[in-house]
Amino acid sequence: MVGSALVRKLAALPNVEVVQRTSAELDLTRQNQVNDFFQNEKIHQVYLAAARAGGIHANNQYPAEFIYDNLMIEGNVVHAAYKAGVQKLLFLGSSCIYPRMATQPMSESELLSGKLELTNEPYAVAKIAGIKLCESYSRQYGVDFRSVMPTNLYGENDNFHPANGHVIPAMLQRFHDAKVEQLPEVTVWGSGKPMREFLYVDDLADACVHVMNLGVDEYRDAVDERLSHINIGVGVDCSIKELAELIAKTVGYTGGMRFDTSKPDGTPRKLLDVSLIHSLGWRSSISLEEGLRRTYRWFLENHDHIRGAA
Ligand code: GFB
Repeated sequence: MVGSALVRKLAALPNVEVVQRTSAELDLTRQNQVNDFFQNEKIHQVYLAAARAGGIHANNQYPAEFIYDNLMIEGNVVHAAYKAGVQKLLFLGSSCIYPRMATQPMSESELLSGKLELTNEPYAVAKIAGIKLCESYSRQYGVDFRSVMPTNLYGENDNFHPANGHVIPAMLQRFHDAKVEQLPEVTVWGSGKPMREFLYVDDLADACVHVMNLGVDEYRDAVDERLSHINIGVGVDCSIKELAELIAKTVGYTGGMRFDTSKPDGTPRKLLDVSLIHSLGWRSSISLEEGLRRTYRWFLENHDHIRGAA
């Protein structure tokens, strides 16, 4: 989802040639393959969006894959890029790097200030390692490896797997099916009370290019002295219940909903403090209502061959 949004954004820019590989062509968890790729291609900038990612259930169910795959991808790409002489790299993390009970909204300085949310701790630890990789290579080798921490993302090409995806694609699919089958109610996981912030993926791609293109001094003056990371979000959140109501409206479903409290809520709230990225001249432009409309339209157009990764 993120990779294809970045390609859409970058391919539209003048004087940019996008070099991309599918995961079938290049397995980023394999060090030799990654080294060969960087040695054989002339790459100037790297957007490291590739990751093993998923919703609350997948994180809980496959902790080994979430920590191993992400550590391998980050370690292999950052090191091979450095060895091949790449000067600029942008690593994409996640807002789940912050402690479960972090002060809201969460500023960049909340990193490593407390205990992580248990449902995604392995993934979060891998993403924190990615930030530290970029900081360390920049400090020791003088390269310009930056990091951004996006809030929860959604949009076209999302993973619509009913169990393993994130809340928006899962609920769009479920409310759509309920409408088609004229079901009296839809099940929503958890209590409906957790608060989440959602960023449309094309907004994220725009922010990534913005951060990559900030001047060296502008970026270093903005982040802390360890050359750390920048939050990317919209600055407002809503409850899962409010989200479900909005999704029902987007889909045109008029039945009821039931909350399944046997399913985990996860972090109570994770709203990003986006004052730093605002001060650097970027803010999101696609509202949740508009983003949901676009995602649902895409879902309807691609219903037959939609991605539903296990
Ligand atoms: O999107 P989601 O899986 O991500 O869940 P997290 C968000 C909230 O929506 C949770 C509730 O409180 C879920 O219980 N929810 C309600 C649902 N219905 C559903 C549903 O049908 N499917 C899903 N998936 N959730 C992930 C992390 O956490 O967020 C990752 O596990 C990553 O590491 C990602 O950081 C951005 O925000 O809870």
